Amino acid sequence: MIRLFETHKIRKTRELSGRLWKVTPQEGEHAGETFPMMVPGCIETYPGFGNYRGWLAYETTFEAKGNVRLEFKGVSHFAKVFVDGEQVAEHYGSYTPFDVCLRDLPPGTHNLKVMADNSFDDAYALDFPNDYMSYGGISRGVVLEEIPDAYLSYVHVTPLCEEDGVWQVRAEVMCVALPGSPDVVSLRAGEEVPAGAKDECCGPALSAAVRLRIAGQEFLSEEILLTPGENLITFEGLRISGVTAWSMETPALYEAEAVLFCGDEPVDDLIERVGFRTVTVSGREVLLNGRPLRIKGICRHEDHPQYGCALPAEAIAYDLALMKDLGANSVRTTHYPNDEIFLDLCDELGILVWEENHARGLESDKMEHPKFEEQCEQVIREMIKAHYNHPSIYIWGILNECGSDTEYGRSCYAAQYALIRALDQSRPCSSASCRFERDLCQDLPDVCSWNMYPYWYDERTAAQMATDVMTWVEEKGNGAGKPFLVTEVGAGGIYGFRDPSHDIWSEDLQAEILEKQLTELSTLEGCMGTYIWQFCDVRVSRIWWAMRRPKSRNNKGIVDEYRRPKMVYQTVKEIYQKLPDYRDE
Ligand code: ADA
Repeated sequence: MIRLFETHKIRKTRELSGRLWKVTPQEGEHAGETFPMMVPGCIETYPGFGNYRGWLAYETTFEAKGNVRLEFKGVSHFAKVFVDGEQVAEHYGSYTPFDVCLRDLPPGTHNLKVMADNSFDDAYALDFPNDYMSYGGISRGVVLEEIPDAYLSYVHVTPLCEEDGVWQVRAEVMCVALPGSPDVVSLRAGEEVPAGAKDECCGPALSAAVRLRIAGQEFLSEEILLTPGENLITFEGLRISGVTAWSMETPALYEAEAVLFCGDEPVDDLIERVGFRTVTVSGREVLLNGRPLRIKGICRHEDHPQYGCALPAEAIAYDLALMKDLGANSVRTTHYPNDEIFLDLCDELGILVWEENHARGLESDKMEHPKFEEQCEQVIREMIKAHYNHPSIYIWGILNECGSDTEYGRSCYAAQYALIRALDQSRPCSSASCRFERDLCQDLPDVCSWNMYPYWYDERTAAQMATDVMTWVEEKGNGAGKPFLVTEVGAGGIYGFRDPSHDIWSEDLQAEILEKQLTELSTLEGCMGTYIWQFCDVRVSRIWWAMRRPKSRNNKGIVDEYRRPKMVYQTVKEIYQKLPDYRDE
């Protein structure tokens, strides 16, 4: 399964995942042997490959002819794609999609090979042994699409504001004309080609128009002459009426369907799902449709003993059902962009999402890696392009607990916030910091967000610790007057270890600590909410400090790795269920 709704009625698509591929490990005792393995999937979940690091060759075949687009929703960490023996693409980044378009494939059966590398290679700035497992393989879906010479690559719909039942909306549709298409005119910079002109080498120019239908209301673009590559079509000042606003309590979703016409002929389409809502920042509050949010959140890694990070839709839905049961209203996708199936479900369930780029705990020296900025920015671009329309995403996050305490680090934070704001002005952005009295970046985000572990890593009470941080941010940290959010609190507890003395790692102590953290923070003036670290216990990489991680797991989950609730589950449920979703209630 790729998405929870139909994304095309005209374009022919089919999934190449949801089936066995032939996988040949390139390293270790089974190097050169071929195994049937499910895609999507993670190599580490196969018997005998629990600690595999290195290259894997994935192979399958497909029948096609003409222009074909292949989209990979996630391959860890680095992928090289070959079609019929020829390399056609490469991509770094486990958690964002990439695609490749192939022109004029001859009819017949084609071989698709993906070389995937999950090693901690020096060239991969964002992947290193960490406090979570970075799994390997084709871990998200793969799609094959038959496309014409020009196709729609994205539709971004922005609900701007609502007045008297009418929403002002802006939309952007990206139309890509394949380079080398016989019908696409070649333009040189600054050159104007009149409609109907013939390009000397390519034949008649392709003129096209887009019909956009949002929530059943139709808008038509002007005719444009396509140039090879990207052609942006913008719809300004759209007015849409008769829709219900998207909110946590009423997660109303509508179709946004773009159809590309060449002359009278519809040649391609792209269907997205949108929700009508606004997210704004006012003083110390983040407002959803004008109402101040109270975040009752949980951080979640994509991790499961059976599936690795490649959780099937049913397992993702189960996680979200547990969060709903707890009374949580928000999830933080620590520490990378998540599968679109997860985001589709959050849209449908009315769960707010903090989605963040892929970077956990890089000190300034690691940020000086020559590829760090480029690779972070690529994740941001791909994340926002792919996830722009999800109404559940209310904030973009970057650089969890990275080097925000040096001038060099600050320059990276500033550049990444600037990039996000250039790509999306409709949501605030933030970053989870832990650099108390050292952070140099609190003037940059829209929301000041802090991770803290009172009663666990710190001896202060939660009220004291949060007050100390807030006072410092306000008076010395340059973050005065902004909303303040606690992006991590938590404590470790090992499932099944009950202990009347509440010793360390007992479920009892974990429940006791969470109760104090959440109760104290929920009544703290000026704090707009909390995210619990974390939803489930997760596997961690082999690294020296995993010595502090019994069972090689980060055991701060409120359910264990198999989703069995610990004592703390009930504690959190009692607190979260009683707290309203908005701070004006
Ligand atoms: C940090 C970090 C998390 C996790 C946590 C912990 O706050 O953001 O990824 O490592 O600490 O368990 O110590």
